[in-house]
Amino acid sequence: MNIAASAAMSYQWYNGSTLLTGQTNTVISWASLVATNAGTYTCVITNSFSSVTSSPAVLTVSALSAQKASYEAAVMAEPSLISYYKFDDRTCHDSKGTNHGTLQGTANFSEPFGFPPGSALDPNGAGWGQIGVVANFDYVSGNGTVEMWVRADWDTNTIGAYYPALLSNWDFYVQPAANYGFSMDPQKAYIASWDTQTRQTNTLPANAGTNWHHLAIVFNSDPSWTLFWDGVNAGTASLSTRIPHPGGTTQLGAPSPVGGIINFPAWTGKLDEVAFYSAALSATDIQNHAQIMLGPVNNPVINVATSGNNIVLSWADPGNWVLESSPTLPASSWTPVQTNNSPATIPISGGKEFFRLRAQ
Ligand SMILES: [Ca+2]
Repeated sequence: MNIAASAAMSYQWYNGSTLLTGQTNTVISWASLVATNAGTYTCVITNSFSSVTSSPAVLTVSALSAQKASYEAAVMAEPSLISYYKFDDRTCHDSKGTNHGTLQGTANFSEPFGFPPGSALDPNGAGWGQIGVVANFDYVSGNGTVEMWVRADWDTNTIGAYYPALLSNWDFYVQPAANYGFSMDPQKAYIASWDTQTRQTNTLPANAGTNWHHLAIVFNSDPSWTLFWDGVNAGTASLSTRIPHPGGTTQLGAPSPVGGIINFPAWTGKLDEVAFYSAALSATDIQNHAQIMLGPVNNPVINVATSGNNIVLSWADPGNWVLESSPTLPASSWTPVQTNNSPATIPISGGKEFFRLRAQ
């Protein structure tokens, strides 16, 4: 971007209302662009008598915008999508259905996950997004998925003993109040569920830090829930026999009800791109969604060894992958060899065989 130059003037560039230190030339440029460079730029031009502000120039970081568009398209293409909250227009508008929500308490909107322009829900430790009573979100007896991007901003040294709440479906005034509540432990080591009877946990593969992560919670009808973290299956935990509680209010990042039997504070960080589905998304779908923004993550490596007249294939994280084989490449079809178990012992034969691991 540049403006016409003339003598005896000084220049100061701004992104929105933020003064850009050192950007005092007629031209503003970047060695490389990142998402936070996006914004509306103006230059205040000053001479000894007065100052004038240039017409605004909007910079979008198009590669990231394209990623965001791909992500949105992938979500919207899921046949079981019920509701999708992007928060990009600084509302809790439902982009898919009509289950629009509202801000409550001190919640606000703030910087989005990785792809401005736009914004994220910021429950701010005390507020939340109130979606209200949506029967399809009760997930009382069937399958479903809730997917979102999360950022845990708190300091693990000062958060105290409480579990910041991600997502809940409960009634403030009737006990037992909850169909379900999900939170993260204070040390950011696991995600916990609460179903009025027990707390169950699935351990995060790594400390959540203060970065954005992709989170999917899959409800299984047995009943249990499976955690996917950054596109990878992080475990399944049981739920107690559900107490059907139609009329539960769905809340994003909300504190527990005052006087309730549990005491979650609101989410202390940000939530973005929250999607509710009526079906359990497959591991492949979830991985594909996450990888649109994260790139390939945690893909396993097949280790090959020999043992007598066998080859032995092994890989990490065996619970998440199906070993498949094909005699040709590219394969016309893949044949399952082994599920949920590593290593696999394969007799050596005369021909070629190709192997892959498929996320399940
Ligand atoms: Ca957003």
